[in-house]
Amino acid sequence: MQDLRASMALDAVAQRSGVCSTSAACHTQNLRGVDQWRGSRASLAALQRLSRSTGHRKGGSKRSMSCTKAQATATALSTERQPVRAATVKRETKETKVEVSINLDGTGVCSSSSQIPFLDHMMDQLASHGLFNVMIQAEGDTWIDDHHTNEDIALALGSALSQALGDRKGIHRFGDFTAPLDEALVHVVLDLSGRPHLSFDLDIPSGRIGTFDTQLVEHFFQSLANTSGMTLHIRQLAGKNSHHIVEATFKAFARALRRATEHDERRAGQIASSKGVLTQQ
Ligand SMILES: [Mn+2]
Repeated sequence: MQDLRASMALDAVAQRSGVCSTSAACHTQNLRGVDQWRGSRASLAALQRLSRSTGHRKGGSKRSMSCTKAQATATALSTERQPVRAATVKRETKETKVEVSINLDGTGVCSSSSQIPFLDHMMDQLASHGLFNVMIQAEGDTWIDDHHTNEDIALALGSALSQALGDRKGIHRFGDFTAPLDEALVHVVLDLSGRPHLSFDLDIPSGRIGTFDTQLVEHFFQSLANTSGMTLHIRQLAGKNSHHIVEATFKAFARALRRATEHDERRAGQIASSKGVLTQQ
């Protein structure tokens, strides 16, 4: 947990520091390749030192020895050198205190302590099937019910997703996936359009899964769509078991989001819109 939080912080520092995006990304790739999330606190300090000592800015032409060396090592480990696409969002109200991090170019690592066990299970699906790294830490008024905590996690996750996407240049933008889980089959279609919309058509037969109120599934996706700027359609094609239906939904959502957020090589960094803008207006 501590290592993952530090690694998420590393991603966020790389993004916020404005160090030359290539060096920050490749250095992070390098650390991941070598350490695989281990020794992250040392890695974070190393990245902070690197950004201070080189003073690189995006688009800058200077190259120090350390940056060049890091790039060369990273090139050997990975041919892909994209800017780090990660963000951390904190949200604090009288009802909840939530911190959410997402790295869109992760490896499927999840650490979710939401106080809602079934939601933690769903966040595992999001991370592992989307190949995102997801960290959620939440304290909420769950003595009332899970409503506020579920909602605020989704709002923060949507904001983090939007921040990590930045101007949304070069991504596929659209994604869809149909996921089975035994008898359940759920189709998810999404568009990172900048326009929040949810069409939700699940027929969940039971009111609860464990202690989780199944009405919160729709509310989660509505909140996420609102802050991420996503058009989201969820259709149930088959299913009888509530746990299967909801889990198939999160798996399909994860795979659809993975596709939509991934870079389209043929797009060559351009925005996938005839209007030229995908961010929320
Ligand atoms: Mn399950």
